[in-house]
Amino acid sequence: DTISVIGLGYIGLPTAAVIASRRKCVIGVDVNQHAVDTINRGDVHIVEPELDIVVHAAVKEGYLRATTRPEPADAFLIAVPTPFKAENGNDHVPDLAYIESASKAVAQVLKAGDLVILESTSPVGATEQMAAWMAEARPDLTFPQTHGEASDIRIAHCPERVLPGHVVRELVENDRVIGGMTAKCSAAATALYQIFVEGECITTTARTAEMAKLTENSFRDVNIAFANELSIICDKIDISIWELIRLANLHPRVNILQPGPGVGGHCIAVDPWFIVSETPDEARLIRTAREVNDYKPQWVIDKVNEAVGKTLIDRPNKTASDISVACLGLAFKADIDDLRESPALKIAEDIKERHPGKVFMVEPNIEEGETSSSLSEISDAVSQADVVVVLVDHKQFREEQIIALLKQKSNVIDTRGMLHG
Ligand code: SAJ
Repeated sequence: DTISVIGLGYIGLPTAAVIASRRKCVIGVDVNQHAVDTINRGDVHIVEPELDIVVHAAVKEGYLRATTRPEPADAFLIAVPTPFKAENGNDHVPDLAYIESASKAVAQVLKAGDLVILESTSPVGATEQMAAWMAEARPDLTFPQTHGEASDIRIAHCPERVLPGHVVRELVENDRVIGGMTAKCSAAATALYQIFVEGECITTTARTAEMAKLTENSFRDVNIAFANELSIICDKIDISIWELIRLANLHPRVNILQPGPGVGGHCIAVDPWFIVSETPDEARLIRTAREVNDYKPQWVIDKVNEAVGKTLIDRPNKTASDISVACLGLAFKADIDDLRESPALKIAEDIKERHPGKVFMVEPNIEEGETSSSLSEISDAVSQADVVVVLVDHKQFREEQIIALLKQKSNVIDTRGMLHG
């Protein structure tokens, strides 16, 4: 059986490579020619632990190849982005354009009996919409029978739930929610996941599977918002948020997450809006959590400006252009190179644009451009800067030598609690 994976990004490529590592023939499809060429050389165009080894082996052994146009296969796994867009005065409407074009392209090569799985995080109803797009676009379909068991194509929604930084392990170990359009669709999708998933495969409807994924990420967003709101309250009343959370979490039924500079990435900062957009009057807590988390970067920027102001009070003969600021970390979380929707990047860029003095941009996981990345560059930036803002708790910043330098400084804004561990 041939399995095709449409979209070779952070989810599609690891999934394609892991299936290929089980000695299944996998055709990866992506519109990005550079990604396709890189993969066909056995290399990767994204940073994710262990991914390079798995992709290299799969391509070398001939189980994985990439192309820009869909080819016939027995199963298709669609893993394309689902961002949001502004429409009719609403800033956060799900944008299904990538699913639409992927499903129409797949429709051109579909044959009776094929399985199509939507893995992209999607608003409720997207899988039904995808089925309708495919039915419309299928050239071979004279009498479209796209619903119920009579349909000749099996369609399911099986949302991905892997954590960036641990994708290769979680792809295999996590349980999967499998939402078939019908019971036969769920059974066909389960058989596919059982090729590589060691966790449980639990079946439900497509709509429930869509909502389950949105719920998981909204749960995390609401809980991070609670921590972020507490951090702002504690700052105002001069209590250490890090000590407070540690103490509160000693309670057997309390488990507060960690505050930070805001919520980034392409999932948690996006998916809750899919619920809000569908049920705006009911989703009050979910919307507020998004707003609390989206406000946090501005709060950090204000703190940095305050710290710059404070250093000037101590040094009356200086102006703001004499004050240097170091921004530690640009990625959206620790130990990855992913800048998508990164609050750290947003904060650092705002400071760089508005602050008249020197700004050190430090990101050990990105080597190109103007960022400092080596250990000596990190320690130089920390030693020289008048104000340091820790935006990401990368392992390089947790090195003893860097922590010691940070502890000597009087103007450190520690958004990740690195100095209070
Ligand atoms: N964050 C905090 N405090 C915390 C935890 C996270 O500020 O205590 C921040 C991070 O710094 C980051 C953001 O939240 O900016 C999101 O990071 P994350 O590690 O919580 O999640 P993601 O976006 O990397 O991956 C999430 C995961 N979802 C859940 O844990 C419920 C993952 O399992 C999903 O597969 C992924 O979204 C996805 O693709 O939807």
